[in-house]
Amino acid sequence: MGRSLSNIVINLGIRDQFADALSQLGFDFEVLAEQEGDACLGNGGLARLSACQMDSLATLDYPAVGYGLRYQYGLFRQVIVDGFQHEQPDYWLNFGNPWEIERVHITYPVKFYGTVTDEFLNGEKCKVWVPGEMVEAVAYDNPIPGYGTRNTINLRLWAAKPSDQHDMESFNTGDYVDAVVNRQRAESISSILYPDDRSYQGKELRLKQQYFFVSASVQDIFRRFKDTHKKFDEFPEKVALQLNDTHPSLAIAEVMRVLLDEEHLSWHRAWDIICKIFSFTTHTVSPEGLEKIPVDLLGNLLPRHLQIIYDINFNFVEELKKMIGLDYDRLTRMSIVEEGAVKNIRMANLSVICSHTVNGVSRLHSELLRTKLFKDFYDLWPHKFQYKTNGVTQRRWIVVSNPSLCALISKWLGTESWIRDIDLLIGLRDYATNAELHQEWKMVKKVNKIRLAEYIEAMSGLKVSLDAMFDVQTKRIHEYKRQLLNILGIIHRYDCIKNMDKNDRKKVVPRVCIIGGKAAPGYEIAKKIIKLCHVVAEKINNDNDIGDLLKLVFIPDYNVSVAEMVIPGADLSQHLSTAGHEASGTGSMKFLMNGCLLLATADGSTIEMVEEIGQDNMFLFGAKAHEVVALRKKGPTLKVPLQFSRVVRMIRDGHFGFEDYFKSLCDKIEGTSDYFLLGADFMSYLEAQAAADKAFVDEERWTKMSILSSAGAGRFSSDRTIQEYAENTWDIQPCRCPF
Ligand code: NTF
Repeated sequence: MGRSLSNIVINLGIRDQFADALSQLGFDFEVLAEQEGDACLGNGGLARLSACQMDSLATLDYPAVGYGLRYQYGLFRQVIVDGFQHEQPDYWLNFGNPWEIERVHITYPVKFYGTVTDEFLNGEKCKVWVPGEMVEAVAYDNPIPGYGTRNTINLRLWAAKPSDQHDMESFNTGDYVDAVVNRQRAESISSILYPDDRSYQGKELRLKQQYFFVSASVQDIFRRFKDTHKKFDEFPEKVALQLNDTHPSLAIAEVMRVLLDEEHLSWHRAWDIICKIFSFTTHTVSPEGLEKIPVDLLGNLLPRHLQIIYDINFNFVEELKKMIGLDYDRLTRMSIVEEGAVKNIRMANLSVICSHTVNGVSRLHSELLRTKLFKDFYDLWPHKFQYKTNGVTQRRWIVVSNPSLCALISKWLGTESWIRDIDLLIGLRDYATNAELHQEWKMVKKVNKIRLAEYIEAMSGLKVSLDAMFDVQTKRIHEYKRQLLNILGIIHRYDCIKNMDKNDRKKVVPRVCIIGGKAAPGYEIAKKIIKLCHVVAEKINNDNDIGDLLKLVFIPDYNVSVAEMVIPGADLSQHLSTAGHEASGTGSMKFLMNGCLLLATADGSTIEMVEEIGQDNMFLFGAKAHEVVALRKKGPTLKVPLQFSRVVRMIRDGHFGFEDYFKSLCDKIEGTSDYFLLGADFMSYLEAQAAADKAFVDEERWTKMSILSSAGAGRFSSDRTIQEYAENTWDIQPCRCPF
């Protein structure tokens, strides 16, 4: 979520009154706002997308509730020591969280472990789950006010507390100290956010977190429904559950369990409800990214849920056989249960089978889902598959983070309505060549560059030139996002400048290259990329021969509030994922809104950006998604350019030191192991960089491209995404607050 103060007073429409009131008390609004810490309750794009969507749901008056966990430790703080990433705990609740409301009376018991027995109720056989452990989930509400509406929605986060009901027994056995320690263990369920955004290690605590979150939320949903409704036939009319990736997909088994075992509906009626209420969005492209839960783990922690999942699977496979015959390969692929040395539950298959709609997060992603990841399912149920290209909220990513640009846009459009109605941004196109707007536009960029330059100096002592192109790549560090391609490009640029004579140097476009992002603590290669960035920076920044022509900065601890400062100050931003690997990408949308030019591959939502702003206004490069497979097949016969071999050799030869440490990194990108095709895309990348340089020296052209970038960003507002979900997936209407 990042910080809340500015966002909240802006959405409530009281920013100026609030700032006035503060100044009467002797405080400056800006200074005060800076004091707030970030709520870092997620890893990267997936979580921040939800944050943007909550803002849009509230603004568009949709009746929605967001559920999540109230982690005591958010995503780790990244500290750099000698160029290496170190992780420090983010104990963000130390000074309290003024935005949350603890609902001491909204608590639910959550059960784990135990056994399932058969019992008879009114002559009917039913299953009874006798749990082995019980904890309490306490609700903490975080109000999300919409902009230009009185509608405020709720983000309800659950915290785990020991359960008195269940625990008192153990105090009677005599071991008082052990009993107290056991109680404390309960709290650990919501204590920490797993910092790895896409590997699932089958850890018990992680599964406990997922079920804790799901069980409390499902109980809350049933309680609210039953407050006003008697008959479960109305349930699908009143409730839509959106599974944001597979992390909450245990909810399917949980709703089924409640309907069967607690509400005593027949399997048939319960299943009918399931199929009407769930929809699923996946946020990944790689099969390895799909969550699997070892059967042993699930059966031990949630014995009844495993039975239910087996039953769902049995029915599904029986139906499937009727439809496709005894095609065992396909049946095996589509089964929820994966057989093998370790038997697993495939959470994605469960989600696809039980949802009425399966969404991808960009057009390309959806195509990959239909033709690769979920092909078998698409062939069976083509009508289930949709896509909703991601979006971000302009309230946070322009209004809060770039007030000068916000004022400028409103002035030229003659209205502030674009803050609610983003399509109006297109009106800026009419002034794309207006000299007066150009002057003001450049001024705004300059103000933001000054702010960023001051931050860089305060953080690293490095002074950077405001005349240089600020070139930014900030996002989680991953091999597929190819921060390494960026660093190799920087080494190439450095090498070229070193070998130039005085005259040629005069033609070089000065650059400040900025890289930022966290690596998962156990992701060795990603951590090496961070170190490489630091050693290369050390060399370049201290080379007097280079001066202001090239600087490289690593911005530590990239998070929402750092992004709010970095993005408005960027001239160029880089989105380098190997085509076919970034499901959507949302960082690029924030840069685009802020009039920053994109240098990018044709991947994820970038493809749709080209359609909105035109290829001439971006710097596209690299292999297309459909070419990637063929390129990989070429493997050893693929010729890599000399320039590429040369820069890798510089690292290998110790030009930047630490050659032994970087050996494995170099091995990964040379020869057949260059899975992400850095070598294959290198020349095309350098050409795109050269094109960016050329455009930058032509100030008028650059400013026009910048204006056209913002003007074309409308499609990438989360307001549009949410509108599409409301209409095509949830079938809901706005409920405007009447007073
Ligand atoms: C991310 N997925 C994708 O990698 C991004 O391309 C996308 O923009 C966001 O989701 C939001 O849809 C994940 O973070 C995860 F965890 F699913 F891998």
